[in-house]
Amino acid sequence: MIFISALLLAIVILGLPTLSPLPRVAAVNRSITLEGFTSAWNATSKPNPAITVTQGDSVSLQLSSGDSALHRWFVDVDKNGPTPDCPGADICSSTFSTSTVLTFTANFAPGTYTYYCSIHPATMLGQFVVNPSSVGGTTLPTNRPTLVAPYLGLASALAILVAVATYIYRAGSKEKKN
Ligand SMILES: [Cu+2]
Repeated sequence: MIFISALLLAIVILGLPTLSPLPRVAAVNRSITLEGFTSAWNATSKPNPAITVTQGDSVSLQLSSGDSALHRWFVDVDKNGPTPDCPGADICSSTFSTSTVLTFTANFAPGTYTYYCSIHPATMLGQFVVNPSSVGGTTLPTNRPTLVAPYLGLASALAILVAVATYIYRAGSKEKKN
């Protein structure tokens, strides 16, 4: 019994410092509005508006045509230029002369991409930046000990309970003998 108690105590001592909460990534729903004009998105000029998201974000793109011309938004995920790979590696809206909504998850590698209108790629293009998901500016640890740590903490709490119960049981046995 003493051996088991000592073992449990050792587990508790080793486990306690790891009782820290696991950092979590906040996946965000991003709503972005773009109005198409043959001259540029949102009637800007070069550069067109830059879009910045975080990897894992759910992006809802509200697209409309400001000049009644036909447009089609796509982001060049495979970085092969203004040729739309739809369906394929690129993420593309349907063609629209009024409006459409495109929803997708930005689950591709962090980096700087270009988005275009496939019909007017020379003027309707801008940066699409995917930032790595992070908490407090540091990239999330994905190594095993860090992920297992909270469970060790839970095991420690359980071990304390068992140790206390053992102590009470032993104290009770001694009283019976006396
Ligand atoms: Cu266009």
